[in-house]
Amino acid sequence: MALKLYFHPLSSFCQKVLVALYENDTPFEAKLVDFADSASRAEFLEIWPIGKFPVLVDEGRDHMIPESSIIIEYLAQHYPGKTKFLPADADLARQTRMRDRFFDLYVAVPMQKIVTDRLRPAGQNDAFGVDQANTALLTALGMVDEDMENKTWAMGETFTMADCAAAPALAYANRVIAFGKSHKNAAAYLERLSKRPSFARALKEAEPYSAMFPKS
Ligand SMILES: N[C@@H](CCC(=O)N[C@@H](CS)C(=O)NCC(=O)O)C(=O)O
Repeated sequence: MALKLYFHPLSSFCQKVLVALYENDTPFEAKLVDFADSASRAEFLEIWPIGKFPVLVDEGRDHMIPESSIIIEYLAQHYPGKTKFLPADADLARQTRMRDRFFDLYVAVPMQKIVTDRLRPAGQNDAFGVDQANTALLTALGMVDEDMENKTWAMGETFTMADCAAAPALAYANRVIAFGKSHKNAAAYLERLSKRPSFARALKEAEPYSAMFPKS
């Protein structure tokens, strides 16, 4: 198969790309990376020494594409389907990219900081950093709540790359800071995202690994 996705079903950034692939029924070979397995880890680091997934390998076009947003732009360009991910209008495309960045950098990243701190060895936690991440996440959630007051998707009525980013970021953020009561518009948006078949499928496929998610 031409496309190979190196990923883990539980990873937020990998789910973002899975949503994009499932939106357009894009065929790909799933290459599950297990960081606990030295051979799997070594194979992945050979491809992308930075060691962060997802990474897409397009053997047909001889391209290796890291970074979730870049992967989705690549899919939109070379494997287009019914969901476009980026509007044709340049201004709207820029606004879509901005929202994609927002969900990655200001929702997913602080959420990741809070969750991964739970995996640190005893005595090596970063309470100050976690506190900062909590504040940053709450600020971002407040902005999402305001922004989503009158919209179905992040860019209005059309599902885009920004929604691919929002879905896992908000779903995990909700497990870190339950915002159902405090941020009703953001919560309703998350509900819509969770019912979207592409994200519902990614969530279902992550279920067998849910015990790996560190509890607080
Ligand atoms: N900016 C990257 C972030 C990717 C990322 O942080 N991936 C996490 C999983 S959600 C990862 O690979 N973590 C493993 C590690 O850092 O060792 C993207 O958008 O793809």
